[in-house]
Amino acid sequence: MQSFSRVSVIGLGYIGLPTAAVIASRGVEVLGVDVSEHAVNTINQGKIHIVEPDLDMLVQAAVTTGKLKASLTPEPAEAFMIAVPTPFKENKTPDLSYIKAALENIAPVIAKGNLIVLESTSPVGTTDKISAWLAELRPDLVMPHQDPDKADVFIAHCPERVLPGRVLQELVSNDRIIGGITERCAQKAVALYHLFVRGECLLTNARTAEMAKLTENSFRDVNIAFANELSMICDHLKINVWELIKLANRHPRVNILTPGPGVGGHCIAVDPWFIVDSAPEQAQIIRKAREINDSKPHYVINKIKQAADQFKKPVIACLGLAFKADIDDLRESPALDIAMSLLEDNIGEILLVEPNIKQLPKKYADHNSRLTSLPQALEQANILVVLVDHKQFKTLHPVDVATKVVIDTRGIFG
Ligand code: SAJ
Repeated sequence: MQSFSRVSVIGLGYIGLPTAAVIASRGVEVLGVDVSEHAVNTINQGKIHIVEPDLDMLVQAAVTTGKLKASLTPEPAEAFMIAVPTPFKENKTPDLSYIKAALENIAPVIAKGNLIVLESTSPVGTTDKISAWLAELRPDLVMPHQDPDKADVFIAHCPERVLPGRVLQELVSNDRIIGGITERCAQKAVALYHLFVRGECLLTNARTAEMAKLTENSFRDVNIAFANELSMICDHLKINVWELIKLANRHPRVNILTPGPGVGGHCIAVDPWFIVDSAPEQAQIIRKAREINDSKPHYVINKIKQAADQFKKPVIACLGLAFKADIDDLRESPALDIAMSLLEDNIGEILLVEPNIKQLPKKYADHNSRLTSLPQALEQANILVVLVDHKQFKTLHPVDVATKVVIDTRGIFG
């Protein structure tokens, strides 16, 4: 079986850094490349610039043993794994500029026999584009789309599937979908993933692998939209949605997800748009689900405003700012957007409770708002809005909040 002694990971973020560290922990020399000097310097000191359980120890060990190094400049390697962001542009069309820039960066050091794997979640056809772009950048090499049997390099897509907060476990235990431009490309990539994946590696073509990842996140988005729509229907019909879902889920073939204040994170709220962009006529439910989930924060804001109207001096405690439970990640968080909208509209005193962070992002601090502890918020607020189901909040008993107006977007009080 093909083995790899030197691997390069391009993009040292939430996916690239854990991947680089896990491969290094298997004794393979790994060069991580990033455009951020801060990230590179931090990693080379054996520290991390992102938050993920146990990643600090793994990176420290990998750097100390000399197996992991970070750099701003690419160097030759046997395999290159691209794990850079794929956001969407203002009009919700995919922005592939980070992938293209990563490829342009590594193109000069790519050699015959190298494997290039795209890990970034990407619209269908992106891996083919990589092959075409590289053909232009390196006309001296034969690409797999030009001659499947005589290609000089191997190109595949293996979408990341790890859940933030469980990245190190899932990197190893999850099954992986590996789509090659050709069968040989896929086989070569399987050898790379066998270095650290204990789950099964499932082979397909690149387009199916791209669509599989988008499908997984759209499936979740559509199901969350169903739960969010139910929560709004139940408000209208004066039915407790949490009780309803618990009851309906006792059916052996029903498994309704949990309503919330909206869908956050940088994947589920983005990836479905890539499908909509590729097949706008056909992607009806997927588009509608995105619209429903995007509308949920506004619905919650209106509910809070209606509650505030009942008080002369509304004091509103927002419980939780992160995009989901028990993490400190505030990026693309509906809870944070709701809090900002309350601050901007000046509808009362706003207390922000987020036990997982020590400091508010600057623009919130600028609004004269401050982080408040849970006990303080319970003492001062007349309206409590549960925005994230952090474990600290789940210990609250209905008696603790009996004197308040409670808007529970996560169902912690059932
Ligand atoms: N959410 C709900 N109700 C639910 C489940 C989630 O409102 O029942 C909300 C969360 O609060 C959060 C958002 O959805 O705001 C997304 O959270 P998540 O836990 O569903 O997913 P992510 O974004 O942390 O990670 C997802 C995962 N994809 C799937 O579960 C299909 C992960 O496996 C992917 O690797 C990741 O996206 C990614 O990087 O694409």
